[in-house]
Amino acid sequence: MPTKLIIAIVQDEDAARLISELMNEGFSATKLATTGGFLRSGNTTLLVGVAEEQFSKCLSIIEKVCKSRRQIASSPVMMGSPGDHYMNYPIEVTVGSATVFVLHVEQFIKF
Ligand code: 2BA
Repeated sequence: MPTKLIIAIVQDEDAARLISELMNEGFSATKLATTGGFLRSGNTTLLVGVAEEQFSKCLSIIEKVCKSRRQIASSPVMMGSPGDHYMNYPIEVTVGSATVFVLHVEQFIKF
């Protein structure tokens, strides 16, 4: 029974392989199409409920599959005062391999 919920925000490029590896190892996962607040571009959030003894294995798979990448993006920068126009300004950031939140699962119910 899952006792922890792993919420992993990963890059779209890594998502398919990550899901395959998790499925191959017997994990259950839900994929959400999400958007990063800073870059405003798509990323993928996986919800993975895991039993205590499977927790480290799941984290290792995420760590192994997901890669960090430098990304050029255009970030809207406000020109002038609020209400004025925005200009797109190119920026380079390193997007991490995975941002992971771990939550305690109070109850796990399937109807
Ligand atoms: P984004 O918000 O689109 O952020 C993409 C990358 O841009 C970040 O990579 C970071 O390198 C940079 N960045 C983010 N906010 C910034 C800021 N205020 N100033 C300068 N650079 C900034 P990561 O940190 O690896 O994050 C990748 C994605 O993970 C994020 O996409 C966001 O969707 C999620 N994320 C990261 N930290 C989070 C948090 N504390 N809460 C919720 N989601 C988070």
